[in-house]
Amino acid sequence: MTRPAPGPFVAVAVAAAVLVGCSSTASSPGTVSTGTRPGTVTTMQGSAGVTPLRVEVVAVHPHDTSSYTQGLEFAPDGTLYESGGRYGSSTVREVDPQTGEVLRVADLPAEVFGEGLTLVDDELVQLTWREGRALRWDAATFDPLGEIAYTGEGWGLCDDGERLVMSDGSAALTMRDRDDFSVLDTVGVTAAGAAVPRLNELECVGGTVWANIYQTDTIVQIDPATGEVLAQVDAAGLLSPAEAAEADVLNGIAKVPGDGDTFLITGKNWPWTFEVRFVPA
Ligand SMILES: [Ca+2]
Repeated sequence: MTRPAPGPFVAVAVAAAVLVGCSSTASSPGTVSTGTRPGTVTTMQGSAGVTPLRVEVVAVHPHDTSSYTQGLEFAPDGTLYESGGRYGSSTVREVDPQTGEVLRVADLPAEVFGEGLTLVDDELVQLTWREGRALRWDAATFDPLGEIAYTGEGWGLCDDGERLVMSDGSAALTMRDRDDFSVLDTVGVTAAGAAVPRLNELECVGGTVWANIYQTDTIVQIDPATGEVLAQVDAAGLLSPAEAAEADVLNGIAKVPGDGDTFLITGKNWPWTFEVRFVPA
């Protein structure tokens, strides 16, 4: 992956970030954006035992602004998959991580709202928001392979190699069987004892789970065994104010495969994906 220097807009945008509290009335991924800038989760700032991190931008790549990003994940070979939401325009797609070009795309039925996406062996599993349907796709051909029914809302999904980890907009993570999607366990996520709600897009990495917090610029790292937040990333300011005004919230995190320590992050209808490293704040 080439790594051009990040654009000058990154530094400019940092100063323009606006903090908003946790009392936002919106609570679902389908809620229309209020137009305010997302902010950090103020209740977690300074929490004992939570390592504060920030993003160091390594590279910036184009992103299809028509994609209401709900899931983002690399295959081990570097193939990038993305799930897009909204009724009538939800998709599953393969994207060139360098150019943002959509290489393959399959449209979802108009009555479902695409959500989190993960690769389980050779197939993609894609959640839907309120439809209770996990859609299965052949990762090589994008042929539909059927569905699995589940109860409750679907937000984020990742595969730790042994179990699937799923979020539903609450402060809980649900562990599911990789084969039949049955519930194996549920863990409440807390930061210094306080519940951390609105867990959204997920990424399973090295025995931990990274999670976007809906309607914020915060990403947390969770110990799935205990639910404890280990680290909190402030990812505010990646977009310029003008770009942010045209885009929706930060959502989408994918570990770049290989031995490196970088992640690709983006947002709903964002013009860019950012390859970043999480470093001490
Ligand atoms: Ca992900």
